[in-house]
Amino acid sequence: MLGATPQTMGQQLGRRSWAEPWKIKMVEPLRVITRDERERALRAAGYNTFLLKSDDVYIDLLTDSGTNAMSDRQWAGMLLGDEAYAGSRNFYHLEAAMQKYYGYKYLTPTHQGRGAEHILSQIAVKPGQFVCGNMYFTTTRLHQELAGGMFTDVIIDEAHDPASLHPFKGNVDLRKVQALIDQVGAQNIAYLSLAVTVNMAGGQPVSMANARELRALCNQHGIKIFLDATRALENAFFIQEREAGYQNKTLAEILREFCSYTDGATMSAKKDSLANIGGWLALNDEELFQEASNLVVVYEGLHTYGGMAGRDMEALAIGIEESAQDDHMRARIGQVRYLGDLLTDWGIPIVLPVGGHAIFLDARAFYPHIPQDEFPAQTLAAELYLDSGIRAMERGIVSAGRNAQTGDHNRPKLELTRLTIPRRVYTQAHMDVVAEAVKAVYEHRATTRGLKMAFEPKYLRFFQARFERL
Ligand code: PLI
Repeated sequence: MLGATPQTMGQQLGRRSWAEPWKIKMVEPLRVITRDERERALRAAGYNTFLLKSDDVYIDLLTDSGTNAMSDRQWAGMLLGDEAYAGSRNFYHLEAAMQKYYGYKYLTPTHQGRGAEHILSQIAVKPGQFVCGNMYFTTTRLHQELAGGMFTDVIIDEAHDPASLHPFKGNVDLRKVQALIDQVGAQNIAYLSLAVTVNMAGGQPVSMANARELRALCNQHGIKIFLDATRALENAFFIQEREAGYQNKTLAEILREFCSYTDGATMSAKKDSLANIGGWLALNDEELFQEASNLVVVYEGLHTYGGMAGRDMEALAIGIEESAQDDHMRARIGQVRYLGDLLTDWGIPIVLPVGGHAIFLDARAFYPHIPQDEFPAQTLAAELYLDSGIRAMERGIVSAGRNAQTGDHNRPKLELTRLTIPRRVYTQAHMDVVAEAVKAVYEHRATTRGLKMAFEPKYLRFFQARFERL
């Protein structure tokens, strides 16, 4: 039994507003450097927020990955680390937590999400095969391509439109999957790569009905479905809120049902699971698991730690349980929405509806005078840092990289700057400050000019590329 009918603290008190189901016990001081210092820091970082020193950042909204605040229970768990090379007790705790909440049979820990993506791609993609997915994710697609796969986007068209109010904008378009099957044959499709929520679309959810229908279609053709479960609990929140029949189910129950439509999952435990590091690959097929478990010892570490310390596996096992609590998720998404509502009220263009982990500023609408080849979303992230020391992340043409066949820029319809909210870290007052900063940058938008790329690394260029002002 995965919990009773959800009743949040607010409901118990007969109130509608939410508050965090925790109080703060330890704080980390913040500092703001002067505008001159920010200008120097930004230039030294080649206008790439990934290359800033964290000490030069005031409010860090680069990512929600590994930046979460752990609970006192998680920190206590860190002291119970069993650092044995083989068979650490913390591995068994992690395995039990994954089996209870995600429901897969077999677990292989990895150092983080991309470690799991690497192993899965190596065992499940044959060179020349297609991998279809509901919008690409940077590291996921790269590992699929490095294994010889060709990525095909099968997300619904609404996902590419920042203004569409579709409640499940992350859904797979089953007609696109069917068309690919008709065109290339099911045997040439390695698997269906299902991400929930869809990061690059704005943290947009996938409905339970869509997952169920996808399972039926894939069963007809013998195609496996592998879930990117990185933010699957945030996805469960949207199902509970928006999908008929799920209002009285707990997030934990919704998650179990969702995962049951898939054959396995990769996980970056640095997001939903409230850990600072870690990941896993889970599978139901024993033979495939044996292959994964063998490959993990080549790339990650022994199959009972996969690159994680025992203490980190313990913190993660506890984090999985905490992340599945309805009160936690209500406050988590509530905070993201609070920021989204402020910006929407001020007429600032963002991706709607607000998704799970971030507010995505629509840089095309923000800077209509900056062509996509002059990197409007990268420019917006740089301007925001300059204005107020707030660090955001580009999620547009730079992140999309180059077409593996033609070498030209991929030009995504969505040109976004992401304000990513770490879990349990910032307060509502911080969100006010962020909104005010975005407003200030918006007010100066007409005089802002774009960037040109001065250095481009071969893989995942957004992490390390350098830019100059035009
Ligand atoms: O950063 P990793 O290697 O633990 O996980 C990679 C990864 C996989 N899937 C999804 C949906 C992600 O969002 C993801 C990492 N995302 C980062 C770092 C982010 O800032 O969104």
